[in-house]
Amino acid sequence: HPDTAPESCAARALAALEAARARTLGLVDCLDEAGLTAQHSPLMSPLAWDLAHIGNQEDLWLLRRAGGRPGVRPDLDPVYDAFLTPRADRPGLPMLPPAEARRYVAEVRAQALEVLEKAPSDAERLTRSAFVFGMIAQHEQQHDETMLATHQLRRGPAVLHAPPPPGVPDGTSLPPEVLVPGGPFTMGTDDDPWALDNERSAHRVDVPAFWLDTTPVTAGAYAVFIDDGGYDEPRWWHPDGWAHVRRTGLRAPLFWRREADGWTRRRFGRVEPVPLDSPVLHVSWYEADAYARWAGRRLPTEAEWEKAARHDPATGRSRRHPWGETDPGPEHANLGQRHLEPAPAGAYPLGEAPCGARQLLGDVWEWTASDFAPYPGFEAYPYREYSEVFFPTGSAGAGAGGSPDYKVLRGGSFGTAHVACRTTFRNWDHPVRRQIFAGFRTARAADTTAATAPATAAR
Ligand code: AVJ
Ligand code: FE
Repeated sequence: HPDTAPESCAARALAALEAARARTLGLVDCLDEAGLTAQHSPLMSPLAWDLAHIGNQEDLWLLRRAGGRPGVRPDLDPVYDAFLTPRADRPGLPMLPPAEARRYVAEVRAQALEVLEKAPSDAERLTRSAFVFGMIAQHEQQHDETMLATHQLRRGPAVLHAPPPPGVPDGTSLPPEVLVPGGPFTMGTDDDPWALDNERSAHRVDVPAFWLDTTPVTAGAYAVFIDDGGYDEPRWWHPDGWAHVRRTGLRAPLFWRREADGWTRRRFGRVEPVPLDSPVLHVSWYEADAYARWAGRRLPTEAEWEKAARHDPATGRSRRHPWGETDPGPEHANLGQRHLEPAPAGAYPLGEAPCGARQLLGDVWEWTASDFAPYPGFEAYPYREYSEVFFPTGSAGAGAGGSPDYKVLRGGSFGTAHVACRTTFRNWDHPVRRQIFAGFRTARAADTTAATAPATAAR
């Protein structure tokens, strides 16, 4: 694979760092000082914290660890350590004011580029340092998506703008579900230059045949579940999900409001009718799980999702993306904050997977049935706090202090950068969380009969 040549790793890392920074600045330059220091939700950090945390990780990993330099502000490490202070308590930290945070991240970046220019000349060391540069670019993009979620939670007039996503091509008629044939496939990766520790190693997994929704479940289908009394029926819910519904009074996805003539939603400061043909967004794992049970189906496992997204039955190989090895372009998937919402279900015919499923990458993160756990032979790299501390205590390869309370999400959203999105990429969150850009699709074993609920129609 030519893209794994060391020089091109470094060039790609540089381009990725620059793209991430342009996006970061776009997310902060549209707000004033008060908008950057306020906490818009206890679930999120003030945006000024994310900004300087991005710089602090770069200070640590690129200047100090990769570059062997003293770093710009090692004294700030405790302020920007995500594990020392939970998000809800971050407003109380002695944070840099926004103007100083901007100067800090710019100074760190200037030095990081010097480190990259003087990168080691031998191929192996360069590849390793390019990995750390790529990891830091992905880290910044992950925080950019988090900051985008903070923008969505923020009250006040719209400050972000983007063109609408593409529609569904004329004449499209898709089956509601596609068959993924049974048999082994390669899950995870050994050689993807961007893969983070939890995506490794490649291993064979035997996945029995199953049916998968062709597209993510739409807002319209989800509204049928609501109108059918879905939130009033304990039998559809996981017991913990039902307790959560009772405690919090959930009635609909986050940001939805029922009006006399239908549903509206708030989206980045605008109120608009819920687009019924688009994937449902801002639902928790519990809601996804309940919908699936109501529809006579279930969430796909993580292995099922990955097989649908990358297994090519013609070659027996696993692809990097559903459509093949080419980097995601605007014709393949709704990624990178190019648009500020998911595209209608059935869009992106050129992004179709071999099994015929669409929109596996981009649009909405998809909740899976699986708990976040290590693959066989997992090794934390380069630091335990990226993945390992989130694995359940007692799982093979896991450290102490993990929580069993994380579900895996796959595929990325309209807010995920393409460098932080591939068919092996694993995201995770608590099953109650809804501020992330998450939806889902449903599945059923191949030897079951299709349910007749209206919800089984993917579109
Ligand atoms: C992989 C999205 C769950 O945001 O907590 C950012 C990414 N890790 N900084 C998170 C991350 C450290 C992580 N997720
Ligand atoms: Fe972080």
